[in-house]
Amino acid sequence: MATNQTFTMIKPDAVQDNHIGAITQMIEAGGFRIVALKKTKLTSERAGQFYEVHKERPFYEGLVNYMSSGPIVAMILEKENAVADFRKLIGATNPAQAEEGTIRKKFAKSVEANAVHGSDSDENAQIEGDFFFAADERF
Ligand code: DAT
Ligand code: MG
Repeated sequence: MATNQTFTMIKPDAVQDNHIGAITQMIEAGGFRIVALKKTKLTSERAGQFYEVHKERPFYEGLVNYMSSGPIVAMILEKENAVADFRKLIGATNPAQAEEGTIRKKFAKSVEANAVHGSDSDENAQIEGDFFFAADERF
């Protein structure tokens, strides 16, 4: 499998609770290389754009409010089979269903405040990485 990239965010609760170090530690220990990293805060407009694919879902408004409620940490990660392996490392969307040893099992508080985002396809990884990072911010 070729080396490729995925995109992640550490979500507002996990940043607020001082878990940036522990989560990036799990990411690096999982074999991912951090290609780009920044702490930033989404306006509700930008959060709405990022999650536009969910805009018809009942949880969309709450999700947009939550994701713009405090700073997040955005990262591009590189590894063989990055998208699928990262989804494995973060665990199920609902932390009640996340396996032991996953980031969400350890840090998620609820389905909404579930600690981290992970891209669901190579195409979306590219779109999401481009949403946050310019070419000279990736190494
Ligand atoms: P994932 O983040 O695992 O890819 P998703 O793309 O289906 O999950 O949904 C995006 C985010 O929306 C998810 O991380 C948390 C929130 N969310 C999803 N389903 C939800 C629900 N039933 N209630 C509240 N928030 C939800
Ligand atoms: Mg998703």
